[in-house]
Amino acid sequence: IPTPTPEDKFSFGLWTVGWQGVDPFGGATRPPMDTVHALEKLAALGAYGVNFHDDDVIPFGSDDATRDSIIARFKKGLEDTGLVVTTATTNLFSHPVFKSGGFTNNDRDIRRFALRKVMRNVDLAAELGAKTYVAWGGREGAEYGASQDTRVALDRMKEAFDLLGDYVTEQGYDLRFAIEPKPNEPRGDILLPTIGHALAFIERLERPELVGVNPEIGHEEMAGMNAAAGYAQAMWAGKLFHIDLNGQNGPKYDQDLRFGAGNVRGAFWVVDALLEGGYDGPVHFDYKPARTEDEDGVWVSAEANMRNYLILREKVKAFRADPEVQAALEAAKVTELAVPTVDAAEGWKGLLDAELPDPEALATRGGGFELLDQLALEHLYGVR
Ligand code: GLT
Ligand code: MN
Ligand code: MN
Ligand code: MN
Repeated sequence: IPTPTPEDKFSFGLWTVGWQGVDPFGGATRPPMDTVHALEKLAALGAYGVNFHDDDVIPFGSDDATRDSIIARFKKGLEDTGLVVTTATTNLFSHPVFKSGGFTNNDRDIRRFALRKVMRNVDLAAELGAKTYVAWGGREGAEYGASQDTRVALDRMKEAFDLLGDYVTEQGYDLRFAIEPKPNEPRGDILLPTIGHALAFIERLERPELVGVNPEIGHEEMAGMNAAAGYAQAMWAGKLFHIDLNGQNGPKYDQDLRFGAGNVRGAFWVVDALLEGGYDGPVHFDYKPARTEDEDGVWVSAEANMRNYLILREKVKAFRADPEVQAALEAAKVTELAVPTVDAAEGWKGLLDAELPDPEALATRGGGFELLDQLALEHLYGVR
């Protein structure tokens, strides 16, 4: 297995390796992790970049002097390790003030506070060279039908992204936003629950070119979606600005397993979708080291994300390069799908006049998909 190197562009959220293992039924199982220590460890493992919520680096409510000294130390950590800040984001979910959301809170004062909190961290993101600003609205949503009007909440969500679009444009920042969908947890129903909802929302914005998506494998699978197909549609729309890779076992609570654990087959197709689609952004992991682990287990799991990506990348490349696979793709007419259905010169009139084969005869043609999928599985199982 190749060793992870910065050329692979692997990145981690500071909140991932720094997760203390708090869950709804129990408190922390690990002590807080110093951010500079996390930088040093990640760099030693071959990572390229990091990203963070404002509160991951600067505790909520810090005064300006404290903030400045923390940022200075963090910057030095970045310089010393050579790690790049790929993206940044805002914590609009932990503090009780956000218990009913930030951008779409019914309470206008809270919405104004939330937007200011984002703008302040956008300044830091731009200063540190981040190119993407992630927006996960985990607290934007509801448990009850009457507690929020979804259409009006979407108006406020649009207002927030329009204002932030103005902000980065007028400040001259080279920064785009990436919305991260999630169907539920912590809210019963979260706004913009899937990639598709987010893509449709973005087209209603005043500056849609500044906003894309940051899909997380586990979140799509929680919604019963096929993550690879979602990533592919986001790339088709030119909107795959960033990715959150991890593992999940079907529709249940958000597991945030290390990438490659959970739905292994789904992970194979996600890597294939990214390679086939030409995704060239950071390969980012958003996972939680199991709360059973001590710090050693944290670093085992961090490295495992990168190893699993590299393993799957090799397997996907071998699958695509296999002459038997290429013949099977041809036989299954996967390549024929790239041929337009109607010739440009032909048009709908030509189609009406064309001699078409008998549908009963067409219906007898086999798909050839079983062979194709078995070849993929055999590559994944390591016997080819
Ligand atoms: C939080 C969430 C993740 C998001 C992070 C970005 S925060 O851990 O569960 O999926 O990507 O805000
Ligand atoms: Mn998750
Ligand atoms: Mn995520
Ligand atoms: Mn998460």
